[in-house]
Amino acid sequence: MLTEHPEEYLSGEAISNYLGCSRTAVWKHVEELRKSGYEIEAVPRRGYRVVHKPNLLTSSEIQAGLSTRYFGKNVHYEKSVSSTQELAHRIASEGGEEGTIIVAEEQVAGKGRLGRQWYSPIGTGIWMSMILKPKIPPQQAPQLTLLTAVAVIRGIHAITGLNCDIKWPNDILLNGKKLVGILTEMQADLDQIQSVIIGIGINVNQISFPEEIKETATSLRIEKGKEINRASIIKSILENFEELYEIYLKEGFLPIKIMWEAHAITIGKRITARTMGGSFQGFAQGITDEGILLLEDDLGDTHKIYSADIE
Ligand code: BT5
Repeated sequence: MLTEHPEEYLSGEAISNYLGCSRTAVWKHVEELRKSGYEIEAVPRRGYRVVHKPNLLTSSEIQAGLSTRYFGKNVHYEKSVSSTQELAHRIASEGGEEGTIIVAEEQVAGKGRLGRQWYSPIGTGIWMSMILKPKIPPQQAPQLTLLTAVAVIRGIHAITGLNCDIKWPNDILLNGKKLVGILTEMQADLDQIQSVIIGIGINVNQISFPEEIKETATSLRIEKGKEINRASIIKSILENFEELYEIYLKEGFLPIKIMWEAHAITIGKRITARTMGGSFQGFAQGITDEGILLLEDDLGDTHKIYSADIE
């Protein structure tokens, strides 16, 4: 309530009436907010007003004004974790609901694909995992990576006006450099998914990167030239994600595929795909209805690529 009315004083009475709790409870919550870095002015007979918000991704920051039905209704917020993926797997297997998200200010062992590291410094990026429990066959799970890419691109565009590109399967690039990485993992039996954990890493306010990725990575701040509010980006991604996910569950992958193709830079180009089973060179023809890449090599043979690094 306080962040939605930044210019006004809200009386303790009005807040307690609205929330159906005592004025002492309101005061206790205000004290909690102060401890986590909010500066809240309290003026006798007028009420409370937020004068400074910390740049944090707490559940109250993410949920204020969030218009989803279930994505982000449960937020697990941590200052520091090894990886939000690990925590999400645990929460999912202990009954965590679909739409639960896990965010951290810092990951000390952030994960990429195939055991690679994801650089996740404190307070600057979005390091988030979402729990999904879709009733789809396990082999369709890669489609959710592509759906996520579209939701992230739309979310970033809504807040910053920036247009990003998708590099199949899991990278989002801005001006040719990696801005976002997506990691889709699942817990499944042979023919049934228990849960899908989608990890999204977004470089938001970093101004520099470690030597190894200095030439290849970028952040929203670098491209936009100003600091960006991380909670607004998360909200917009969750809203876009929920909308696309509902279309996907009702109508299948085709509508998502069409949206995805509009942002994909890999398709229609000559590429090299490095896979676990070797490297393939050729022409990227498109993706199948499952989300698998079709590559035509120089002999005219078509290969199905399930996962790869593309150059
Ligand atoms: C990815 O892997 O791009 C998936 C990254 C997923 C990260 C999220 S953050 C929240 C959730 N929790 C986790 O622990 N992970 C997920 P891959 O395609 O394998 O790319 C990894 C490669 O990207 C590394 O080997 C580096 O070269 C590069 N890289 C590492 N950190 C980066 C960063 N912050 N920005 C850009 N590139 C980075």
